[in-house]
This record gives sequence, structure tokens and C-alpha cells, in this order.
Amino acid sequence: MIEKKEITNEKALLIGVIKSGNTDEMIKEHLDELELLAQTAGAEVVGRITQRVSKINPATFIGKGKADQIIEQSKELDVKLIIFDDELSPGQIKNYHKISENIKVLDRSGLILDIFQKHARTKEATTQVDLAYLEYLLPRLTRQWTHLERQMGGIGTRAGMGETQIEVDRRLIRTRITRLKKDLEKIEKERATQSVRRESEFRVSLVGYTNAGKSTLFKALTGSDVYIQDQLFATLDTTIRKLDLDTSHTILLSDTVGFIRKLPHNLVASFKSTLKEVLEADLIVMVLDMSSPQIRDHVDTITDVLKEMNADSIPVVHVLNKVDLISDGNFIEKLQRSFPGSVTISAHQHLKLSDLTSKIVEKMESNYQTIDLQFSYEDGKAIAQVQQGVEVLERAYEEEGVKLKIRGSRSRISQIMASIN
Ligand SMILES: Nc1nc2c(ncn2[C@@H]2O[C@H](COP(=O)(O)OP(=O)(O)OP(=O)(O)O)[C@@H](O)[C@H]2O)c(=O)[nH]1
Ligand SMILES: [Mg+2]
Repeated sequence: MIEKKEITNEKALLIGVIKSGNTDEMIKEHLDELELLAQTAGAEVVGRITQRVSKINPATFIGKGKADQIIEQSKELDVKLIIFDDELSPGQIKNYHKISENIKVLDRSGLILDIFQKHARTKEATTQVDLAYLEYLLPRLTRQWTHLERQMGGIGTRAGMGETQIEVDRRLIRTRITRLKKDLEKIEKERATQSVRRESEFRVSLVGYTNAGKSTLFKALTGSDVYIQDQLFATLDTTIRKLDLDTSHTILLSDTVGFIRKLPHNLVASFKSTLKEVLEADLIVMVLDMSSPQIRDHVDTITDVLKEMNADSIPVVHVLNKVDLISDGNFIEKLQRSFPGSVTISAHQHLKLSDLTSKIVEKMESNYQTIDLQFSYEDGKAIAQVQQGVEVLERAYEEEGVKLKIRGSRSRISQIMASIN
């Protein structure tokens, strides 16, 4: 495991770029989010700097003069960390390392990776995060970076840092990436064996922007004691619980890692196995924080990530959460109108949760399919198998064989059809 890189009580300066088409308000909200990310990582934000740019400087992202000014200002303010809201290219990070002396320069992805490293608990999450981190680090490895990262266990000894040492480090990182990928495959296999048992159940995944209240809702519905925090990325691991909605409807509910705009690409890739739960869902419950001015951007981000994961064909129910924070009835109605078929709740106050469970039952019902099957008496094994995870409506033993009328989720029925054909 890689030792955690600590950002603790370090003074940080946030840098935002206003591109054409962006409003000041948008940048403010983006920097608010970046500040939350920085705080979650443990930094203390002492200032923000924005620059309006019409063309990105390939060397320093913002203008060279501005870059020098930021470094100077950081020294004056005793800032140890400069964080860009945008992703910097490996070359740009390297250039900053050349001029920033002991001040660390991070981009948004680096910051998110840092939080993921701090919050990873299980072996699977740790492996996924380490892999994403090393893939991010590899092209950005510089003399200063290696120096800053020397506390990272096992990646080379640091005596006489030179280009050769960086090469050695690169090789070690590559070996480590290969190793982590193998570990991950192994963990995925173990997970696959565990999940066979659950294949026939109707699966519902809570999906949403980080901090929207997914874990709070999960806890309110299942009573399960999951980690809830006013922090970004409190949840990294998927938790699954069986939940009886009423006497005849049982689901498997999963709480998953939150999304964020500009989620580092290798994180999405590394978290594919965790997010498999989402891919296999029969229904996605998209939890939205209706008190956030960014709600529409959140929906876009979530939709984009789902698309990237090829999960965009799964039916979705929108949940407007945190209604307790809104007193303006008109505003609530307006939002409800823009999300037809949505359910408005407060997970925290346990308000209107039954509206959501009824909605899930309704979706389950429309997702059911009934089919007739016939087997010969010798097919004992198949007869037993097709009755798993479905409701058997009729069972008749006739001369030509065993006749079954079964009712189950579309996914279970198509599985059964595939298994007998
Ligand atoms: N006022 C209010 N706060 C809520 C509600 N639901 C959740 N919260 C708060 O929102 C914060 C985030 O809640 P979580 O349940 O951890 O959010 P999450 O979506 O699981 O977040 P990540 O795991 O970080 O992706 C916590 O401080 C919750 O107490 C709600 O209905 N009303
Ligand atoms: Mg959570």
C-alpha cells in the first residue's frame, strides 16, 4: 500500500480561470466546490485568484506573468499549496515545479485523488485508488515531485535525485501498476463469486453527486449504519443491503461512490468494479441535492458518467433530496416540474420516504415479465434453476412434461431465456 500523502492544515490558494462563455457566478460556484474539496483534504484555504483568459498558455495554463505573481503572493502568505480548478497537463505541472520551489502545485484531479487516498478503507478501494494515483503520477514525475513524494513507501530510495533516479522511479511505478491491476482482477473475481447468489434480485442503486445524501437515504431506508459526513467522497465502497419494500417486493439496495464534475478519468476507470453494482442495477435512483444552485450541472455530470460507463439505458428515478432546507414553495414546485415523475424527500428528516418506496414498487411492477415454460421430466436441474428469483404463478405436471408460469424482473427473465436456449 502507498503511504498517504498528507495535506494537513496546509495553507492553500485556489486558482480559477474564467474562459469565454463562463460567468463570474459560475467560477464562484466552482471555486466554492474546490474549496470544499480542499477542506475535505485537510487544507486551509486562504485566498482565491481568478484570471480571465482567452487562450490557455501551454506552458503555465494561465499567463506567465500571472503565474509568477501567484508564486510571489504564495510566498508572502506562507501558502504551501496552490490548487488549480482545472486539470493541468503533465508539462504544465512540471513547469510549475521548476518555479515554485517548495510550494506544491496541484490540479483538481490531484486533489480528488488525495481525498480518495485518505478515505479508502477496504482493500478494494485502496487498490483502486493507488492504481489511479500512480497512473496519474507517472507522466508527471519530476525531480521536485519525487522529492515531495519521498514519503511514499517503496518507490525507490531518494539519494542523489537525478534523471536516472526518475527513470528508476518510473520503472518501479510501472511494475507497481501491473501488480495493482492483477490484485484488482483477483478482488473482482472474488466479488463476482459473491454476487452470483444475488443475481435474481431486483437491484436498485443510489447514484448521485457527492454530498447529495445517498448514504443518509441508504441509512434511513435500511437502518444500516453507513458513514455519513458533510464531506466530499465520504463513501468510496459500495454497500449493499436487502430491503423489503412491502410484503411482496424485496430489493437489493446499494449505496455507491459519489460523482463530481471533472472526475479524473483514471479514477472512473479504476472504480469500474465498484461501480459494477450500478451497471447491474435494474433501477437507478438518482439522488439530487435540491438546495444546491448547481443541481442542473450535477444532473449533467451524473448523466455523462453514466453514459461513459454504458449505464445510460437503465431506468432512472430522480429524487429531490434535502427539501427541508427550502422554504420557498414556488421553487420546490418549479424543480418538481422540471423533473417529471420525481419524488421529493428529506432523507435526513425521514420525510416522504414512503413516496420513494412506492415509486420503486411501481417501477418494479412495470419491469416484471410473465412467461410460460415447459420442461421434460428429466430436466430436474433446469426446472429447479428457473424457479430461483422469480415468482411461480402456476406449476402443472402433465403428460408432456412440467409446465411453469413464472413472473420475474426483465433481467432475470432474459437470463433464464438465455440459460435454456
Ligand atoms: N438538511 C438535510 N441534510 C441532509 C439530507 N440528507 C443528507 N444530508 C446531509 O448532507 C451531508 C452529506 O450526506 P451523505 O449521506 O454523506 O451524502 P452522500 O451522497 O452519501 O455523499 P458521498 O458519500 O460523499 O458521495 C450530510 O451532512 C448529511 O447529514 C437532508 O435531507 N436534509
Ligand atoms: Mg455516501
